[in-house]
Amino acid sequence: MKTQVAIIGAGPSGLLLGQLLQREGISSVIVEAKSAEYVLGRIRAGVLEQGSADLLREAGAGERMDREGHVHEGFSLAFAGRRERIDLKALTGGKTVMVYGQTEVTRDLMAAREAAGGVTFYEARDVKPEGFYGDTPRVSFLKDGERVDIECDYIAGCDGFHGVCRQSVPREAITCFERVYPFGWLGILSRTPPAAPELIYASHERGFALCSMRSDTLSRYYVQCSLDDRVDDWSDDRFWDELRRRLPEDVAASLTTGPSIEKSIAPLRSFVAEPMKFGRMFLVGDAAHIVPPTGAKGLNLAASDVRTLHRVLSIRYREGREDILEQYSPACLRRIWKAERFSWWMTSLLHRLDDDPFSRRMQLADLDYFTHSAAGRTTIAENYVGLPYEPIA
Ligand code: FAS
Ligand code: PHB
Repeated sequence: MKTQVAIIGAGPSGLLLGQLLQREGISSVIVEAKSAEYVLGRIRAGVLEQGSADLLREAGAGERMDREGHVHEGFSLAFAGRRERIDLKALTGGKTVMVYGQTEVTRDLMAAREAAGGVTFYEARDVKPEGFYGDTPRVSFLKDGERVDIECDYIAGCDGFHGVCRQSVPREAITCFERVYPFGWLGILSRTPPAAPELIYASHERGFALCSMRSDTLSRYYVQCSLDDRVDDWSDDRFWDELRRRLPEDVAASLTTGPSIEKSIAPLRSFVAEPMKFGRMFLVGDAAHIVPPTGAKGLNLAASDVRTLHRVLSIRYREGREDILEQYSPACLRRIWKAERFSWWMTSLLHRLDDDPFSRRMQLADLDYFTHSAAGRTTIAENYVGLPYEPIA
């Protein structure tokens, strides 16, 4: 089998890349280790930067998002009995974010790829990216016990943090940077109305909490938890009690609780692999970087990598320029590191880090300063809506 771009991974990165390439007439085949149902079952991100929403529209997969998604013009920070709204629209000259779950983004991209007749192999086994330092890269895998080989021009490693692509790079060719946080997020999904019309990020002496949503009838909540915690340690009642204790009193008093329909614990980590291009293989999205979800950047960073890769591949095929491909890694990394900074900063600002009273006073002073000064609010707002994309020329 031959294609121009072999994509490993059918998460948001792989599916979005496949769609953008297809609209340029650039062929791709996607190879995914899990079933489509399994991929859709992972509950993850909920907030799309304006740039990510625009990319979905460009990919021809934004129609349901525009119909069912919710445009949010601000969010709140709650601390020390206060609730401070960050007015994204006013502080960024009109930019907003779209609240629309990653599951729905993935569903829409899967449907768009199927409608376009895109080839996707699900439940592929023993997937191997090979020959990417030469001129004839290929991806081989087992499907229903048969070995399949895809000859291609380029390989897009969209296979997430635990994927095979980054692991296939010689150790001496890659540098990894990592910070693992000493706590996790316990998240639940409940068929209840959201606690508030916009997201609330709460910094409390007991720990961090986040009130988010997927729709007017589906809410998503998180509380900071110990890395020693197991989901079974947290009954629904224990979760709701702890969430209430960390929220502003008025929000806690009006909280609608209900049975959890999904409950999971996510570890928090900052991670970046440099560079992101190895011969004819590109690392994309979580395959190359991870952020703690406090800044709502994970999915959005993946989308911006995809945008950059789509742009350079489009120029390469349209103009025959191989040199343009060398821009991919530096352009992505400049934006990635700024999003890593914001995500690390929001995590350090809002979570219970230790029992040191001085640390807590520094956090409260930071929160007080950044929510009181116009410069501080603008800093938060312009990072949250997404910094400008890197130009590709
Ligand atoms: P993904 O991990 O989504 O997709 C990679 C795909 O590759 C998967 O389908 C996997 O099955 C497949 N794959 C793996 N190995 C393979 C192999 N060897 N062969 C073939 N296929 C292979 N981001 C936010 O913005 N907000 C959040 O709240 C948030 N919460 C998260 C919670 C969790 C538990 C996790 C893990 C991530 C969370 N993220 C969040 C980040 C998340 O949304 C990612 O940024 C996003 O999924 C990135 O998309 P991909 O790069 O496509 O990687
Ligand atoms: C979510 O809705 O899952 C969500 C929203 C904002 C974040 C993290 C997660 O920062």
